[in-house]
Amino acid sequence: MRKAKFERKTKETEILVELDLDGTGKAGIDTPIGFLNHMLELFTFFSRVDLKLKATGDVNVDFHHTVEDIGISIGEVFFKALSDKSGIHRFGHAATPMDESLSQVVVDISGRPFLVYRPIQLPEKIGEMDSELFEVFFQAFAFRSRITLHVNMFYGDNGHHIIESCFKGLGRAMRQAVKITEKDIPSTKGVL
Ligand SMILES: [Mn+2]
Repeated sequence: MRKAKFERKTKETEILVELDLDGTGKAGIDTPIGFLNHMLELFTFFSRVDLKLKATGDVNVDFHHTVEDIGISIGEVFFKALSDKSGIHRFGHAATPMDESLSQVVVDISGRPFLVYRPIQLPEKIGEMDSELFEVFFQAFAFRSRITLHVNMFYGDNGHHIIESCFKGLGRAMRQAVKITEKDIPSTKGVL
């Protein structure tokens, strides 16, 4: 069973997340940040995992702690559910348009945390979120899931569309990467 739960409580945030890698794309996302809920629902739908997330945080300060800790928690629950990574496809990539916008997301479930983030000019805020928080999310997710993640934005005029294409792309790339397609651990080292 490729399932996991992760709970994180600090003085800043309280997060509970549950993941089933062999799900159908069912999302139960509940955070105080509307735009992030929208993005995580898209991510879940296109990754075809089942993801339940309940998060509260000190959003009266700003959204930074909550966004970062959600990234940490989703990363950790993927790491736990992937276990020894036996049989996974390991790599995934997706170029995803949304109307006038295009981005590319590439992942390697490598055990080596890394983020390459190449944004284009974004509006200062998308929904109520500061645009700088998307990098914070991707960084936290990549480092805690121990994956190599590349997010390349190519072009687009509408900030909502650009970021939406990235989250759909992350879902599509992770869908390929977590899928069982191999008979062993896909590394010449024998360990991921
Ligand atoms: Mn949308």
